[in-house]
Amino acid sequence: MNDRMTWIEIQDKIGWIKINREKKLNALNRDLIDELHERLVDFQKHSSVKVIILTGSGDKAFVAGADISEFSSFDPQQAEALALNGNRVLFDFIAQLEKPVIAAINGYALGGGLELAMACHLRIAAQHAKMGLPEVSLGVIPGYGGTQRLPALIGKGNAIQMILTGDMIGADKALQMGLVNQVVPAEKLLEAAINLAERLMKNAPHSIKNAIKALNAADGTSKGFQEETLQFSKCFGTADFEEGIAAFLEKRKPQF
Ligand code: CO8
Repeated sequence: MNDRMTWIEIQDKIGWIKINREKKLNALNRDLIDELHERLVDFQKHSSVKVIILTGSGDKAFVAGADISEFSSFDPQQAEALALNGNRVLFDFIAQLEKPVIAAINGYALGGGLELAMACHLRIAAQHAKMGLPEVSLGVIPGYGGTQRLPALIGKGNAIQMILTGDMIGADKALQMGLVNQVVPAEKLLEAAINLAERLMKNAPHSIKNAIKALNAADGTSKGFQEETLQFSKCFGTADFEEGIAAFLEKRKPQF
């Protein structure tokens, strides 16, 4: 059960999922996305799981983004399919899950990694965590809901700044902006996530489920998400995209 890219456990009504791709800073490739989906489906069905905690292995990264090496040669159609599938099986799937999902952000949460944390219902960050949406530095834009969920959490002005600069912010700034709910020293991260999970578990499961549905409806319409997928896929195959991805893979700065 625990020999793949994720490690799972059920303990005291908490379903734990740890992403286990530490050498690649837990970057999300397609197999990992599918595996996370399977794990979430299992926990959703499992009556003894009341809250899910998602974290990354190691102390360096929660998730450093979508796996850049995987989509380097994609054309717009493939990019659109990748984004639609990822949103369906993982990002929107988490957002719409009937059990609360807490992201315990144990390090870098970048690009698809921050989008994953934002799709979760609550976020606790370790003090050293760094967060950002650096996609524009790669010649793309966020494709897993970042352009929609970031402004919903921190306001449009702050979101525009983060997305257009691609800058990373630290945990304290993220807390001040409302991007995370709590910041704790790294060694207290899992304990803080358990404490929060226990507080949620004291409340009525039906009410939690219905509240999640109602809160999701406050995020706006699906039109914004559709526009993101369109604009994301249109980046693929451009000269900017080729330069941005090549620069990352060659470990150099891009020249746009
Ligand atoms: N994809 C693939 N590999 C990665 C990624 C990634 N996102 N991040 C890190 N890695 C790999 C590195 O290539 C390296 O591998 P190797 O040892 O084989 O060379 C290993 O992880 C360790 O990374 P570094 O050596 O770079 O570690 P550093 O401590 O020097 O730097 C950083 C850490 C700053 C986090 C750096 O790794 C970095 O900048 N990573 C990329 C961050 C990034 O740009 N993330 C956004 C990716 S794009 C994205 O997520 C798009 C989302 C929308 C996609 C929707 C698809 C449909």
